Amino acid sequence: MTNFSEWFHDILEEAELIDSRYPIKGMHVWLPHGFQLRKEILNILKNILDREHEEVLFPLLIPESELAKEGMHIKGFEEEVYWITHGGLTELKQKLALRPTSETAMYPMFALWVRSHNDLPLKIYQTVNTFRYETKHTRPLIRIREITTFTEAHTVHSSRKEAEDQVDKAIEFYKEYFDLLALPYLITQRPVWDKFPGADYTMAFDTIMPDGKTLQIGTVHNLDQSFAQTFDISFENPAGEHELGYQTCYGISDRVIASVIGVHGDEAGLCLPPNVAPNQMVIVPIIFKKEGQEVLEKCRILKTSLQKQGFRIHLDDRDIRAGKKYYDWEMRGVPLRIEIGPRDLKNNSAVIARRDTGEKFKVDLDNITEKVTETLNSITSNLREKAWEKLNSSIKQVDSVEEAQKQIEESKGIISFAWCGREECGKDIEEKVRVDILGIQGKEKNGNCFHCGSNAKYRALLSKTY
Ligand code: A5A
Ligand code: MG
Ligand code: ZN
Repeated sequence: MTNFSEWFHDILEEAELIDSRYPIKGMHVWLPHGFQLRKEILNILKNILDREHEEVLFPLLIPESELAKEGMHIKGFEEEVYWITHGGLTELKQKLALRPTSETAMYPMFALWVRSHNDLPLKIYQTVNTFRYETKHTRPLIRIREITTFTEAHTVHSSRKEAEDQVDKAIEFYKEYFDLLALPYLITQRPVWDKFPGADYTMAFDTIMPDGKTLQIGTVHNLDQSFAQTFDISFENPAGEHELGYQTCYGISDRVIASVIGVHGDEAGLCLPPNVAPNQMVIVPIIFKKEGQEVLEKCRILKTSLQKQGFRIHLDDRDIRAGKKYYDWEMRGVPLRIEIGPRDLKNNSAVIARRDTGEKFKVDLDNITEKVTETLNSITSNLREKAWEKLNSSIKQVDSVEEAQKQIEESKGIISFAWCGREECGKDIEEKVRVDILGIQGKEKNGNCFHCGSNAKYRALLSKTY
């Protein structure tokens, strides 16, 4: 992929995922194929969240008075908020914000719901559209002004320890999620100057795109008691005293869909992990005039049988060349193609082709279920392995800012360095290398900060980001 940005725009259109001609910058239309992919990707997350959260749905609009209550929060978002000022011709007494995220929509209600320690923990989530007037260059799915697949979880706990444990749990949920999507990730604690507005600390997941730039695909925030204080979310503890709740929130967006497309795709187009492919396989009948009906009949029987077993499968019986069909389904990323022709009828066999490796092999129709199951699993692990390999091989450990500059210019990718952790030093590094510090990956016991030379405390990462 020589030009990822171009490839990405082209494939969104060619594979009929979205239509970006909608006449508002940063807002797009989900087309049927894209919507299906979105639905599958979202369902996996919802299944994970449903295990210990309850799904809710809050209003889109937030009164200015609530949005502005938490000082750090509003400061972080004020430049990105869309406002409603009128209802018809009437100017509203109070402006209403289109949610950029839902803390200030939810927490006044949490204050009403949370009374005693028996009401805790509270764990909810919702999947909604959120609006952010992004000023950086917008890009479909990656930086949008209407985020359509914002899945945000919010929790309240009765102790700081429990909230911290919830952050760890959320990280585990997201790891499980990204593993199922075969996406590789780096987990870091964001620098203090880059944490979520109002949070105590922010943990973030980043993946790497084919152009070597990293993309934040999920965040987990420990809010501690700051929002609880602002919105008066308090509970009576077993000793009968009133105490403020401890909160966390975490969210993902359309960027996960962008990553599935970008990380696994290749020159031939999409290459979708079987877990989320709208069609996991396509049957292409190889028809010559004489035996056409028989072949088609065999294909229909096979389709029904595999469908009954829970596979998402399509039979392409269009009256066009098989080669054109191959091209179409490869471009749309269908993991497996099953070909059946006259000779297969006689042998009770089929030919299977893998989208990820291009490999083709013959299978006996009597054990095709086992074969496709096995092959789909093998595709998932192959995609996962290849993607992790790419991520890991793009991390370079460097010992000086100069070396970091050189690396970033030459190969993009990710820089790993020893850091003192001081804000002043960190901002200086960002200025010199002209890329962002992703965050802290872990503790560093020995050595010196690669920039200022004082004692290193952390192993940290730098990269060009989206
Ligand atoms: N309430 C918390 C969870 C929150 O809003 N966190 S967040 O601001 O970090 O956003 C959650 C996720 O949405 C981020 O991890 C990021 O991947 C994604 N995101 C943020 N702005 C986006 C945008 N303009 N377009 C697409 N995704 C975006
Ligand atoms: Mg605090
Ligand atoms: Zn330093």
